[in-house]
Amino acid sequence: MKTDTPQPGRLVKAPESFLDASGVRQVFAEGKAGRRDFIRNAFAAAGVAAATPFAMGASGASPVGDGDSNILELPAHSKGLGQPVVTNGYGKPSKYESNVQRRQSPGLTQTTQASVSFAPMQSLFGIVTPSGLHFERHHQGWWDIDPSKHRLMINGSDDTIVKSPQVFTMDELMRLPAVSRFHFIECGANTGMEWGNVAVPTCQYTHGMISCSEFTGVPLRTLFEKCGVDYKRGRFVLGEGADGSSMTRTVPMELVESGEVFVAYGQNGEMLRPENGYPLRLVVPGVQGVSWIKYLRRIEVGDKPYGTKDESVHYVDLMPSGQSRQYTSIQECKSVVTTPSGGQVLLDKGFYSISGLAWSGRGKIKRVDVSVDGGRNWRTARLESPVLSKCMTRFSLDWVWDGKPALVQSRAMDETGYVQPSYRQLRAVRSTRSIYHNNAIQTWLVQESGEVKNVQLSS
Ligand SMILES: Nc1nc2c(c(=O)[nH]1)N[C@H]1C(S)=C(S)[C@@H](COP(=O)(O)O)O[C@H]1N2
Ligand SMILES: [Mo]
Repeated sequence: MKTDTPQPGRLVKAPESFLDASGVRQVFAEGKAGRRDFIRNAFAAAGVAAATPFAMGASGASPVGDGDSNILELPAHSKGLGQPVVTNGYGKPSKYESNVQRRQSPGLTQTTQASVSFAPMQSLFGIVTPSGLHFERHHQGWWDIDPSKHRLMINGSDDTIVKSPQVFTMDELMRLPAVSRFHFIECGANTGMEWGNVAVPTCQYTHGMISCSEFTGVPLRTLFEKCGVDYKRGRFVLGEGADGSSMTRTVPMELVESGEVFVAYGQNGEMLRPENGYPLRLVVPGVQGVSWIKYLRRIEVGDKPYGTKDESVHYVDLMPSGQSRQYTSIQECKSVVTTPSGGQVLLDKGFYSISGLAWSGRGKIKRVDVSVDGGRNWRTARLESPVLSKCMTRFSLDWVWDGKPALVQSRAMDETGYVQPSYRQLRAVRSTRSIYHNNAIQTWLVQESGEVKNVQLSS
């Protein structure tokens, strides 16, 4: 418990920079050996020098005191003339929010082109990820491609599967009837660093390889009808990107036939951002990020799974038997408490609204339970609307913190009845050496000092 009297209006930002430039260089140099321990140690060392933590507001409004100069003295903005319109033709966040950034995990990858940046989950409200904060995963760097030169080809693996193969320009695609839908995209490797043990300190790094947007585009089914796809023989679809990474994944035709899969050019009301695949990407709701091909230039329809490198060597799940499981594409039900979460500090005991996000690749979230005692007792959280299929759902729960150590967890259930597993349950099936598809219950330890830590329970 912090004994200082919290100052009204005090709002201190999250510890966002864990390493200075030389620290990052050292971490990269050592990265080749024993990656997991080494990331953990790097963060532990950096934590000592971490910047000031995010102080969550004290319990409610402060009492009227001797006079708050912020009220009594008129600030310049109440007396003068503000900035003119169109100072920024494209608006930017307040300068006071400059610490809200996507970030790289030190030492995780050897190059910055084949790498990942994490979305700042702890700083976001509601369910939509602002486009400029959407996580990034590139295998060969990102590009800003001239849409007037971009083409989408649809062809079959032989001449009979697709009767009239076609090439679409962006203008042609954008003339067709469009759908707009809210969906999450989660990299299969999200939370992958935590399989063996606690590795990273904040929710940004444990869970930030997920984002949620309103995507706009044309159902693939519409394009397939124009091309005369033979649905009897054409049971699998391959998407191909125009970047150098040769990212290709097989998508089963049922997902296309259901009308869910679409080629998207829009994201949150505007065109896709270059980092997220401008001018065209595949949207495959519920399926892991790797199948959402960016810079989408070609779709092939075939009669069997393609067995590409990204589905036979990478993106497979190593099982305890030593064998690997392929084509585990659906992102199972998962959730995380974003407030309070690792790196934050509770200033004082009293009221807090525990808040977080839940999602499932199989449909809607049905219920989220929250525990503050490490899973002994659970209370059902409020789901904030909208609750949409294969989309993030915001949940919250009122909590009065008594100032004693608390183990905060959330456990989500989806409309199929599937319940998010504990680490013990997940490891019983998957062991600890996987990378992908870790959807275990996350635990945050609120210490007496108010500081929040990432922990894992043995039970
Ligand atoms: N063309 C192309 N598409 C791609 C990738 C890529 O490197 N190149 N990465 C994939 C992976 S592994 C993920 S998780 C998502 C990430 O999408 P984002 O960068 O928009 O977050 O894109 C997928 N599509
Ligand atoms: Mo990914």
